[in-house]
Amino acid sequence: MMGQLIWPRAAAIGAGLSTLALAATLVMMHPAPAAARGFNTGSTGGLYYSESGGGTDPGGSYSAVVACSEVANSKFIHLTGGGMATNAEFGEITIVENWPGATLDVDAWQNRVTVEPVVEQDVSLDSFAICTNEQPNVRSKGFSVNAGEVLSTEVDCPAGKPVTSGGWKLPDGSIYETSSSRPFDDADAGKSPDDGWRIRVENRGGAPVNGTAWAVCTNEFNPKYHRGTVPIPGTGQADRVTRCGDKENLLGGGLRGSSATGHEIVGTLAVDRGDANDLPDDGFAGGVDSVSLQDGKLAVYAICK
Ligand SMILES: [Ca+2]
Ligand SMILES: [Ca+2]
Repeated sequence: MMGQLIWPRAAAIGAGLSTLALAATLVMMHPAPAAARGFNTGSTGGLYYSESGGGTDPGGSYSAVVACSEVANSKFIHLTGGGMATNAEFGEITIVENWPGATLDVDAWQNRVTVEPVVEQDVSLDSFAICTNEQPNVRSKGFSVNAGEVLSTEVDCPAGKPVTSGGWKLPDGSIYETSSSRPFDDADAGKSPDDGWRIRVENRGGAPVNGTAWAVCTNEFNPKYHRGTVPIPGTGQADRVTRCGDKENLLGGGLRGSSATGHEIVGTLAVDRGDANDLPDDGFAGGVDSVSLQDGKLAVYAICK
């Protein structure tokens, strides 16, 4: 299965590491537990690639926080982007949080996934953050999706501050699918999708869902935006890697399933291309589950410098 290439089902790790507080503590004590997926951490090109991994009990919920202040070199205390991957199979997880929120007043990438109650094996969660010494301009916006409806919402970057990543935070216990989390182009003169971040959420439940969308805008970098696509089957999974240019380093990334209903993001991951360094600085991988019943298209964005 294609998905196996990007989110291999690794041996389950550490059941019981299931609280946010404990996860944050572990990040601080062990900033680079790379064994979960072979994701190397370190610096290149003025950026630091950092990771935290763990697992969840079947049917449970798991949070991870990767704080930039905890990386080996304390000059990389700010954030450009991040994301996560799991070893979950089709239909097993919902990504509740995938966002650049600060924690304890430090820049950090935060994730939470919930695992369907019927899943019988542990599911791993690997979160990563891409860190820098340049302070970003992080923007957020609250939104509400009515029962049974789809909402697209945008968080604008300030003029001249291009977007490098973004994400979403939704509540536990609701039924929804996030089908798009990506950079967008507004009506400005330029055609690059540098103007902010767009989220699309389908509320499949019976009550309104309130969430927050985020954009990380850079004061320093002049990002290059790369986009690649792959077909999505009506029912099943799709994923692809979109690469940065040969001399570029990854700042962040996003993805979009073409259907507003029945496409659900299940992974957003930095990748290494097997180049001279073994850091995941070379591209961005996105994965979706589909129950749309119609063929669709997955677009994956790599935002690089
Ligand atoms: Ca633009
Ligand atoms: Ca590399």
